[in-house]
Amino acid sequence: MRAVEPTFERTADPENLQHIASAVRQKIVRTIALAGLGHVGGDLSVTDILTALYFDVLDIDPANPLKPDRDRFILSKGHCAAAFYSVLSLRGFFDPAAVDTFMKPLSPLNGHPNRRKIPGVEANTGPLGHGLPIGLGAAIGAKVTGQSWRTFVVVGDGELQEGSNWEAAMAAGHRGLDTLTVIVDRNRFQQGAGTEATNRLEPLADKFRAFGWDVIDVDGHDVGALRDVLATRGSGKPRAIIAKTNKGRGVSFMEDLVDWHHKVPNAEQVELALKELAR
Ligand SMILES: Cc1ncc(C[n+]2csc(CCOP(=O)(O)OP(=O)(O)O)c2C)c(N)n1
Repeated sequence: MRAVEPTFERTADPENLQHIASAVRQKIVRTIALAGLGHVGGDLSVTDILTALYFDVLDIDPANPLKPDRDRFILSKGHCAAAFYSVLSLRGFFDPAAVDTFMKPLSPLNGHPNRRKIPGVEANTGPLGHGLPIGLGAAIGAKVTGQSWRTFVVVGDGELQEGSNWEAAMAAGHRGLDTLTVIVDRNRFQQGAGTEATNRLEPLADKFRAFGWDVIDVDGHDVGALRDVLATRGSGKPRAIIAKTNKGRGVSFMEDLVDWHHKVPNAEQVELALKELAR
């Protein structure tokens, strides 16, 4: 029988957060190897962002996932469901062992998150470009009803090539939605190629500023720095956090190689990856 997997409590200590992120990364690699499918590169790039949010910043209660005044979180890059499920389960939203069923027939843990099936998921995502418009609606909802909970949306950088993001960005700037934060997982790669070779995003910070946003650059693998910028909010403007990350972060033979967007490690590669991630 498999040993009970430990879950982790909320913590503000960057060293503890780093330890949790390492556990999340190991779980991602195991999950994808077991499923034989997944998006390991983008999962590993977004891990520290999700860890800082779920294990420190977000006002959420795993025992009461729909508490009315909870912060809202939307993983717009829904193809990185393995990272999301790993984090939600290790935070206590459901049994971490259930993640072993990822993408198996009849499992609720589909390749993209489904709010009707998974506690803690606020929005169904997968078709890129919809998370920020949904987050915009949530933030408008908070404003018109006078509530102070925050909305956080993680988008991929390749995903920002979808025009719906910029319609949402324009409306959020216009309305001064300072409870809305978007975090861009700026790993510089999308499917098949680099973002700048496909459809240039830079100067990305200037683009958000031009739409009336407050913009902060951060090392997207420094969990302590991430928690610090995520914990604060601006005044009168929505905030964009551009988190500089590496696709495949933490596994030497995956880092910054676009092949690992959607490739599955073999048994030997899994062993090596787990060894590197446990350091
Ligand atoms: C509308 C839409 N078009 C295409 C896809 C297929 N697709 C899945 S992931 C991906 C690349 C996304 O790149 P990025 O947002 O940079 O994600 P990351 O590199 O962080 O995984 C594409 C094109 C999709 N999911 N939705």
